[in-house]
Amino acid sequence: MVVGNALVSGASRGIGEAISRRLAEAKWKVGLLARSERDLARVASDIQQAGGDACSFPVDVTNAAELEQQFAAIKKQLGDIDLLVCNAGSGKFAHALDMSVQDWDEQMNLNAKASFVLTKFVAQEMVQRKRGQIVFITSDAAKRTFASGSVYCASKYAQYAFASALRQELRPQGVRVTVLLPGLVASYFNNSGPDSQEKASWLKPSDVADAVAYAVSVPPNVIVDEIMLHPASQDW
Ligand code: NJP
Repeated sequence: MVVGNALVSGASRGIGEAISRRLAEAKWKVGLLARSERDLARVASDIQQAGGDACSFPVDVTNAAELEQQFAAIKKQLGDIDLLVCNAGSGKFAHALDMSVQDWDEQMNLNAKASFVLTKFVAQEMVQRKRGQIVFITSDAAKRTFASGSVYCASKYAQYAFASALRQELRPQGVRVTVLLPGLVASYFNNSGPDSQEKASWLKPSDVADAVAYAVSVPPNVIVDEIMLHPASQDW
């Protein structure tokens, strides 16, 4: 039996793919969002072959108009959304003076603004039903700064601040907000691959997925506000 319907952004690879697979194992029906149609189809097909239920929706989550256009189809195929995971994100790292205005816009639009836009589409109905949960995959860079991280940190601080204020707004309405703050994760982040020597000791995407699975499995009287997790090898 399906425990609920979950919508996961950035589900075509890395952390979002692992979260989607983990939720499907826990009997969530999963709606997968990302731009790459082919990668989404691969993830959906793997989930279905493993006995789960998944449908994919190719969309650029920074394009609010495109998202709005797709939303009726998403709801029709997925049903009422009980869980939203705002995971899609990217990072580009250089000193601030070497970053362009376009770099700023791209990271702020994806890492911060898309979380707001997705929340607006999904949370209204959660409030009406007086239940639901929204999980934000932010970063430990939402709580620390470092050289070459000015724009990325700014976007993750913004996403974190949005999520934390949202928790206070939605808690009285029966909707839970959880923030995950991972350190280094061996994914495809920053145009890399997961299998380099350097990444061998990093968190695996499945480690983050396990934390999400815990946060969404607690009884209704509990809210997991935040989980920060790091690889044992990372000094932060
Ligand atoms: O990155 P990656 P992660 N519209 O590159 C999708 C945070 N984090 O899994 O659109 C829709 O493997 C993209 O799909 P596609 C990080 O900030 C990471 O590591 O087809 N989707 C893919 O599915 C981010 O918030 C680390 O290209 C879009 C996914 O996003 C989250 O973890 C550390 C999109 C990115 O997969 C997941 O990142 C940390 C768009 N416009 C926080 N643009 C880390 N890896 O070390 C991209 O502290 N996507």
